[in-house]
Amino acid sequence: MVYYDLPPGRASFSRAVVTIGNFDGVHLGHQAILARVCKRAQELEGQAVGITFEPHPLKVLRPQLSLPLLTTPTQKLELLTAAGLEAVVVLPFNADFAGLAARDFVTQYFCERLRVREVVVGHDYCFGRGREGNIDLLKEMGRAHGFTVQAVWAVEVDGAVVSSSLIRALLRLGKVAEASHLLGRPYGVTGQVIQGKGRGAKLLKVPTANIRPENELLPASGIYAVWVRRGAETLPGVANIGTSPTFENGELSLEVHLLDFDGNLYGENLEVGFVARLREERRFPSIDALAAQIRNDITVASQVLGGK
Ligand code: RBF
Ligand code: MG
Repeated sequence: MVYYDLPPGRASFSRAVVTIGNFDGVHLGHQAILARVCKRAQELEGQAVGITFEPHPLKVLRPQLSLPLLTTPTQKLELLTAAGLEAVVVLPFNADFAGLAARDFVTQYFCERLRVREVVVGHDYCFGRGREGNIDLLKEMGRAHGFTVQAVWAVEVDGAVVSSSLIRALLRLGKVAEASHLLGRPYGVTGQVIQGKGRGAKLLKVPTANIRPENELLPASGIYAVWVRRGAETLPGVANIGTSPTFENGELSLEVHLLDFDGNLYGENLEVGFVARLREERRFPSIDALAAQIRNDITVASQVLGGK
């Protein structure tokens, strides 16, 4: 169940166990919080509820900051629901909302609209006007209004705290395998298959689906082994993010070749999950040399994805 906005006096729950955050990427740190929410909701016989914002608050508060998001709103909702939440509340974030004092937010949303029983947040969570609200304030207000507060500690992987910004940095470097360790799954880019140049099938004998990415962040350009989600099926593939310098194309594109598949994909929506980086994109002296390299990429990708 997804609620867009939460008007006063409606959509209330009886014993909600609530978490709140931006959850961009829904990474392992977020997943630890969500797991705690679901566990506590069971123990307290309440509803597991996640609150998130749309657009991302920093897009409103710091529009000049470059903040390419990891997940589209649709992906985020899917992932939050898959984590076991019963309800997700998407609060529209605007200047008015940003000006709401932390105490007023707690009273109006947690107490009046949601009737929370417990709030679960990351250990460093801040909220409200100028980020004035923190866990101590939540605990103090909880004592007055009859809800408890749990802080979830950060998750570390290989000695680094899992964060959306670390994952962004890894993806910008093409380190997709490292990123997937922090995400708990391969980084996924969704988009519709659009008309390409037809050059792949004609000149290289390697047809590619050209995808118009919905995600704001693409991994660094290069060649990747990928899992491609097409409706209910997941198919192995090899993807190129780049400008096809062999052809002096110029425009950055995301193309994916599905191993052992031939069929028409135009207009379909796919999700490309980046598993491993195989190599950099290069300019080849001839079309034959590029075609030979791509055949090799296909072999390597199929080995990486589990040997076929
Ligand atoms: N184009 C290049 O110019 N250099 C490359 O190194 C390169 N590697 C690719 C690897 C794979 C697995 C695929 C599917 C495509 C690659 N391309 C590369 C893009 C290729 O030129 C493009 O798919 C065709 O031109 C059709 O648009
Ligand atoms: Mg193509």
